[in-house]
Amino acid sequence: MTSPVQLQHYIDGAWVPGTGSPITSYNPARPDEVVAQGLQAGPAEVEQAMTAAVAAKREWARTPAHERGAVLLRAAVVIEQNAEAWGLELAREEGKTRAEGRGEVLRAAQIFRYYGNDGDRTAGEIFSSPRRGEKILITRKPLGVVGVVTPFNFPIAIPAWKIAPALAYGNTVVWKPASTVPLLALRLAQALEAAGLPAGVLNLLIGPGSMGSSIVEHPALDGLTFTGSTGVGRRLAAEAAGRGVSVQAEMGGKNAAVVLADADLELAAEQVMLGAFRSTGQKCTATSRLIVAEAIADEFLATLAERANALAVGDPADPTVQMGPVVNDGARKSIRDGIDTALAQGARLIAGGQKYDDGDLASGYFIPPTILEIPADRELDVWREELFGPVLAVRRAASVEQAFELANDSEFGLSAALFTQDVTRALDAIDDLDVGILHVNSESAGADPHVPFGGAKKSGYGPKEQGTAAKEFFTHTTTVYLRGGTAGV
Ligand code: UN1
Repeated sequence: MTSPVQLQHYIDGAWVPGTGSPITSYNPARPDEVVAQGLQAGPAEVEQAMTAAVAAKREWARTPAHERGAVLLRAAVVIEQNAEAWGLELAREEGKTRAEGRGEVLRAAQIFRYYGNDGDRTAGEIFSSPRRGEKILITRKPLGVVGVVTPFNFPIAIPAWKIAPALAYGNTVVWKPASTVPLLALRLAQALEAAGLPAGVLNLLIGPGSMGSSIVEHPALDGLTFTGSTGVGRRLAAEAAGRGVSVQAEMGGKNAAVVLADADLELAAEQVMLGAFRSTGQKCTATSRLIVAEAIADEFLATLAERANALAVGDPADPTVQMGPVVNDGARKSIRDGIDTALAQGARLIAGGQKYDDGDLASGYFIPPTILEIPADRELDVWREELFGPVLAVRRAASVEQAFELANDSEFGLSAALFTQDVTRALDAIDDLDVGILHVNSESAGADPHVPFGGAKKSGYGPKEQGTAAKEFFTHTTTVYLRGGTAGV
């Protein structure tokens, strides 16, 4: 057993112990094992972090984008060099498999590399003027001090998505990661420190949920980027908007995979399994609903059940494990309740559902990969509510139209997956599915850094993330009417 890592906060270029209450993170596969511990940040640290971010903002904004990018590129190298060790720590603290942990750390490095190279491509525009001797310039400038609030499920990749563009485009950051997974936050701040990031440009505060509001309420805040639950996101977005602060919030999903009768069923089964159960279903882009064409439904569900029952569930420390635990006891309880409610409301159990109350898995926060079919004439909560776990709710569709209608039958609209070999159907889906991200013949999760990421309907609020969208959010424009300084020209 590795000894616990001592948690600290990174403020104005220095590591400091907090003045708040104690915090401990545990291994969800073996909850008696402490991964990291320390003291949370308190109001004094919030104030210090904001003051440092304000003090650093002019100089960082003036630093040539090329130099800012060079820091990010050096950070990418440090992150990559630590992929193995940090990936293992990630798996130990969050519960995803070792391969996924390592993959996520490498993904963070890729994101830092992308934005490290993108900063000095930040182009403005020059317009002609209706007046002689004048040009009109539109130039992009950083927002200023940005608050970054990130969730537990991607402890380094989601922070990278937000922090890398914030820094590349010249902002300073005050960052509050989820308190359940503080260790990878510490690692990311260490990578940026090692890369030579100037003091005050990134400030990391490990603290309770209420700290998000303390950051948003601070008068010096210029922007807020949030990913997490719908409830918290809506509250923080409202608080930020009420203060005139630019806000970007990525929230819930209830993402559908639609499998049409002409699909390659082998491919569809493989991809639906990945979408539903990778990261133990704890992704906002996870597949939590399946809509399957009536004609192939029995065959497809039998294949899925077989695959789900064969999935190796266990401690991510074991490299052969394919699905780890959920993040904590609260998550396990609410997902179990969700499954019990679905069964009580008349769902048909296709796979999983058992409680792991005895045996090897009893001591960790394990949930089996679970598939539940909803009878045609029933309304079930599991169809609408995001459980954020390895639970897939299934409905059958009699026609393509009905399949698309069912896919849109959600207040959320983050991502969807469509399985078909018919290009006409795929083209229809682009127009008809109300989602921010559509995967045709691949799983509903997954995102590349150079293209926009974000949802339709209630999944997101404000500008999207990544690619050109990130530049839109993390900068504002100044329009300059520029004339020469000579009279009479
Ligand atoms: C992915 O689909 O690989 O919170 C990333 C989340 C998303 C990230 C999804 N913001 O799960």
